[in-house]
Amino acid sequence: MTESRIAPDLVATDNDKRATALKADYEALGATLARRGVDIEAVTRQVAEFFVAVPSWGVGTGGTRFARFPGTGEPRGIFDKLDDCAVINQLTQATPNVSLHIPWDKADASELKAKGNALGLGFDAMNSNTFSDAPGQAHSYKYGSLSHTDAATRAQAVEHNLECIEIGKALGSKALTVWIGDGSNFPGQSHFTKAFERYLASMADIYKALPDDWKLFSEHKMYEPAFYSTIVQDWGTNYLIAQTLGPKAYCLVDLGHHAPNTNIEMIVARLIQFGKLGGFHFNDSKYGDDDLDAGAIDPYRLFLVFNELVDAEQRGVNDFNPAHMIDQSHNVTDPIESLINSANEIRRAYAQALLVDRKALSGYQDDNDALMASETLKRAYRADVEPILAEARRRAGGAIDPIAVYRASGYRRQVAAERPASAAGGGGII
Ligand SMILES: [Mn+2]
Repeated sequence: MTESRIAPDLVATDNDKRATALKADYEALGATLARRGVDIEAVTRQVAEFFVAVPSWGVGTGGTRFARFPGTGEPRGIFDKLDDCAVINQLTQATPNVSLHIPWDKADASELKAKGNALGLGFDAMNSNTFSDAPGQAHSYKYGSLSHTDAATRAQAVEHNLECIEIGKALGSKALTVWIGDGSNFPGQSHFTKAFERYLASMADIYKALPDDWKLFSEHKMYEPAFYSTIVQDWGTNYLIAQTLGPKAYCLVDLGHHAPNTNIEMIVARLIQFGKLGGFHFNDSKYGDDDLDAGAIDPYRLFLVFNELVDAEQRGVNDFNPAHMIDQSHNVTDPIESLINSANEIRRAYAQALLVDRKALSGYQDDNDALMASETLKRAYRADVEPILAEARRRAGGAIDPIAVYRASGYRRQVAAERPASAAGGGGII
């Protein structure tokens, strides 16, 4: 029996209040969609089976390089974080897995697994950290990690990734995500080719230790913390890495890790075409790696990404199974609320993409009818699919209005009393 962080009665009572209106809205939407030849039940089922992993670091308040303003009742460590993740999943029924970050979440693996089991949570991709120094480590990552000029520093960084794999094996994880901050701040500081060769050699050592049923995700990022050059700066380099390492290596696309206005959906299409799309870190961005809530700035872009994913799914692309993870930093909101909303927005984009009339779109593309092709996408995007999302949650035992139930539950007040304020929290921006 899964432990509930929020009283199930509270969810049921709130759902009862909203059930009549939802039923009416769902039926009305069902009728509208039926006229377009779409079976609402099929869409609702697909949405209900769509999950996105929550990042453990996302439930703590994030911060910027200027300051961090902690909220009340912040998780003191990974076990508190798992409690918060369980709240998100209980109310959304969309986030049954948590992505851990080592060493921030380092703990006894059997205790972690037991806690996850008790809360009904599993573990998604493991994330290594060689972009900051852990207390007491022998070699600093100030000038890089997997691509460092010093062999002992590189070996230490490789060793850390191997440890992440070992922890992940004990937890039932099936993937390792590697993002490094390596790069340079000045022209001439780093030899591009030699640094990339060192990186590839280190990654090959990690790749060798990967179990057969695991995937290795490399994550590209254009800049920051290195401001002149980054080792894995874009999807092209990322693709070269995945291609060089082998069939278990894939590219991870963090939506915020591109220049403003980059056509991310096209990158997604390319990676799908060549079998190297590993998965996503969902978030939104206005200027850089802002780590804002998914869909907060440009929900149409999120939809266009999902348009490519659904297209691939419906074309039956071979071995198409990208990982869906959130990677956000919450500075001014309650992180639980932001993650609830984000999971909802990601499902919304998926649901809207499922409504695209692909046969018509294909026809307009063949006829070079640009206007109608664009309108075909817009038509799906404009649909208010909230009744589908709410109904999927309700049927799975979640909340019709998860934010309202969360606020009514007093969870934050309750944990604030149990968790004394601490400077820790492991908020991070990656
Ligand atoms: Mn990321």
